[in-house]
Amino acid sequence: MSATVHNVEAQAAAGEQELTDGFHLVIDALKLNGIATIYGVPGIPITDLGRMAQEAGIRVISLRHEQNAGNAAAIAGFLTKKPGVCLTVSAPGFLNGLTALANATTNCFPMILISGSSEREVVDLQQGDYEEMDQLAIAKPLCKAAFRVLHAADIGIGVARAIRAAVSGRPGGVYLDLPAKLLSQVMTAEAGRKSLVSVIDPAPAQIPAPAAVRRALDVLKGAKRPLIILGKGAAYAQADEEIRALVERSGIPFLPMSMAKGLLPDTHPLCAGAARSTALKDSDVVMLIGARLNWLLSHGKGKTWGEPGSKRFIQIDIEPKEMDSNVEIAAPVVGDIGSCVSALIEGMGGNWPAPPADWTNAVKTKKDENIAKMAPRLMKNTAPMDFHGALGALRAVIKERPEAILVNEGANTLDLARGVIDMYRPRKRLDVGTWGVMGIGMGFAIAAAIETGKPVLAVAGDSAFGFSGMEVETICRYKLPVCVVVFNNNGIYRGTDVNPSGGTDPATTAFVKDARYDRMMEAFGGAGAHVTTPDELKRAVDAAMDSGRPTLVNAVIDPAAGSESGRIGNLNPQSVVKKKQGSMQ
Ligand code: ADP
Ligand code: TZD
Ligand code: MG
Repeated sequence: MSATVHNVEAQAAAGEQELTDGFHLVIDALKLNGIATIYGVPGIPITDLGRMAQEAGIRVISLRHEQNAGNAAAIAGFLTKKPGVCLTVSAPGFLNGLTALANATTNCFPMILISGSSEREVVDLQQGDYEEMDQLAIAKPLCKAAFRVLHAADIGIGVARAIRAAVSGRPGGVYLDLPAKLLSQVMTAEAGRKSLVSVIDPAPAQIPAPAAVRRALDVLKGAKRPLIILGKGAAYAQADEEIRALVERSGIPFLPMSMAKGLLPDTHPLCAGAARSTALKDSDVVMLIGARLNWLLSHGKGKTWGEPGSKRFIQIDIEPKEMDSNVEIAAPVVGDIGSCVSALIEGMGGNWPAPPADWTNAVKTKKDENIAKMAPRLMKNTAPMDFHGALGALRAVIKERPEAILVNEGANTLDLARGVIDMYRPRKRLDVGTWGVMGIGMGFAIAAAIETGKPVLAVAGDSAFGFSGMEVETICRYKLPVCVVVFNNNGIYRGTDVNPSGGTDPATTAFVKDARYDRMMEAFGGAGAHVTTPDELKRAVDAAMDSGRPTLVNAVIDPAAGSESGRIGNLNPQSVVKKKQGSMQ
């Protein structure tokens, strides 16, 4: 024990000083900065931290696995623009949370993973402590910033740095390492209070340079076939009115990326969602707002984008390094989306010319054509259901409840739902994001319900659901208004594959046939439903959404209906040998 602590305790024993400790300082620092909810899994050395946080009025949500707790925290960050906090134990708990932290960083969601860790002295000499691991070193390459606090007096600064790092500039994941010993370090309460830091203006506005705004407007003015692409950065920015004004004042068709759906309604006259291929291929100037030219946009080149050299890009992003990451950006506008879009609107003035009518009409014609083509497929009321029939029912559920939040994961279940289910309000569609990661479903659903109080519809493939399925217990325990629909096609992509060796093991992509996922929810006191037609599906989901009762609907989908890897089968590498011998598919 250090001399200072000794003195402090001696003074306290003499009744002179009120004391605090690391536990309380962490909680006070979080509360001071408006952190109202923590997602986590208890255990050594943070069990008491969770208990005390709950006692202190923070909502502490205990999940069944740290990856799900981490995903919950990450999406809480996306929904609220405040860092979502995930609390875990050391080594294995930390590692379980790390996938979510890395995923949050990849998706630009602000999140703080706080993990307890073991004795530094023992860890650094690799002497084999309980759950020993050099967590800080492991977290570093996987997140935006990583900090360790060794002295109770530095907890205030540590928490402040973590918060600011998570939300300022491009948001991302931050790791905060709290060694067990720190939590029981003692200080006088007064010194403790003084050591706390209130983070002033954690995500300062970043105003774009006027010249960059003018350049962007010049490029836009010269466009014959302009297109706006809205990404999840635009949804995150909560500049909803400004973005709507930009689109409507410019009259430019817009294309929402998956999680930007609903920023303006998918039914908006300028939405080009149903004419995606035409819009990407034939546009001449593309303005990206909070969207990266990564694989989801074919890196801004190739067949998707039409003739080489046919595009000029304007990019609005808070991260300067994002510019030119894949192709030349003719007009980079670096700043926060609210400030950038406002500056563009101001620069447009009162009489901005509408884009040429032949372009907007071409987009509209294509879109109407595609919508008409899809319509009959969405009304097929057969058993077993195919994806479109089932999704037609869920599309109606969301249309009737535009405030509900849709969580979506799977392959076919994801790709087809994205196209079929229209969204009407900002930040209502949460999905697998930039990595296409399975397992976000239940964590996202839980946090969406907790953070917004709105009903949640989680639509997951049977494989996707399995990655976080145990959290149905958490959903029941906290009585959350979550309706999970499992699209059960007996497997990954399809349920019809057979073992190519002729052996008795099932195919690698096939699951137990006709499983009853609904009974998992029933096991914990929630409602289960087993449906085979779109009409039954609609009735079951309506009932769940209206009652707010935790529900799992097992929706039987034709096991032969899906395609390999949904819409991204082209990303699968092909074996030359396999091809020579005749395809396995
Ligand atoms: P999507 O997957 O929807 O295309 P991405 O995740 O690829 O979207 O892109 C989001 C982009 O938004 C990131 O480049 C990020 O830097 C940017 N971004 C996030 N928040 C803001 C903000 N407030 N202002 C400006 N850019 C932002
Ligand atoms: N593991 C993780 C963490 N993320 C992944 N994306 C995958 C594995 C690979 N994968 C996909 O990309 S989709 C998918 C896996 C396993 C599941 C698809 O099956 P599903 O959906 O039942 O969820 P459909 O409707 O049957 O296509
Ligand atoms: Mg499946």
